Amino acid sequence: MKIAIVCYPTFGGSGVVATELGIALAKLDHEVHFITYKQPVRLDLLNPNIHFHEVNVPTYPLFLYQPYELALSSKLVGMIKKYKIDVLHVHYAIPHAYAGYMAKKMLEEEGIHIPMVTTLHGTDITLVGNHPYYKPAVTFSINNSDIVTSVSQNLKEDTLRLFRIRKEIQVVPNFIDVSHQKTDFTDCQRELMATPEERIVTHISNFRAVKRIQDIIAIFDTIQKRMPAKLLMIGEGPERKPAEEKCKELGIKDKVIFFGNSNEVDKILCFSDLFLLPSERESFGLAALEAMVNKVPVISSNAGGIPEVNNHGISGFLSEVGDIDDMSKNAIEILKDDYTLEKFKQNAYHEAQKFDVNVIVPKYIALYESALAIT
Ligand code: GMT
Repeated sequence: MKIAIVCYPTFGGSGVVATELGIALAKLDHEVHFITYKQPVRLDLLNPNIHFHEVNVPTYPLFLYQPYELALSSKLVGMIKKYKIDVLHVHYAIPHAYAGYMAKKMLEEEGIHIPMVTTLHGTDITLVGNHPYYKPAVTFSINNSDIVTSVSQNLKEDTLRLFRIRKEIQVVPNFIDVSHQKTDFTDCQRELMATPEERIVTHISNFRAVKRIQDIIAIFDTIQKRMPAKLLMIGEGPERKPAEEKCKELGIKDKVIFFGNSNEVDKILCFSDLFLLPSERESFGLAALEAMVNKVPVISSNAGGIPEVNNHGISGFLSEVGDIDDMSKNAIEILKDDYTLEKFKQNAYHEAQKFDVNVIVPKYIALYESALAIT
């Protein structure tokens, strides 16, 4: 099959999932064309089945806002015709499903039928898409997609609650390539980060308010009062600076390392003992799954789709959003001795297998096949 994928090329979860999906499809001998404004951060162009087409938006002084959707839909028309694409898969409804629909209509005028699969990722529904300024366009684009998927059951329910959706929504959870995940680094270099007796606690995100970064600092503060520990903070975003200030104020600056964005997530998780994800909202929590496959148990909130990923009492623990005391208590429970930690580590890895690429990607392929059957 020839598949065009539209996504955000950034470190955000939706872009990561779209990229990993494209890579998995290419390995299965499908021809994959990424169409976006920059090469996706995790995309390796060495596979001959993977192609990247950049969307350029020429600036024009009359425009206060440059029309990306227009440029994207025009680029889609060109690429779908040129490469005889079979299926268009857009990740994140805004504005990708909208631009995809326009491309579909333009191609229809030329007698070309292109089925469109739209995958909803979370904030496109619960945060941004739900805003009255966007809602009619988002509703329209979802209802006019040929197939709609959501990354968790919880996101499906949120979508049906918040929008008037006529289309059936299929749940296709996010996935991870378990076999590709390196859990046996010989160069793990834990000693660069911490002393042997220190526990390593990690958080990875885009540091937006929804991630409740201050809760992470508070939980870690309690942990480090009970045992020697380090906190590794990976990612960039508006909440990073206030978090750094808080660490200074608490006198734990030397125990917390802020890395910024990193392409070495696996290596960092390799020497981590615990992952914190106390988010206000989370449609799935891909970062938690990435931690689990690297044998890192998860302390998280029970928001959104997280309970579909983090199995309470098995791969970690769930608490109410903002219940820092419960999260701290649970974190200490996991970290208290090597035996308990090892048990949770093995369980986390075991739970992650449910989301292996070989289990999930065939579900997308089956949906592409049914989309192709729609005329
Ligand atoms: O919140 C993020 O980390 C970024 C955001 C995105 O749009 O890329 O992530 C959303 O999609 C991910 C992939 O499906 C999910 O794992 C995240 O839970 C979801 N974020 C939220 O719902 C807040």
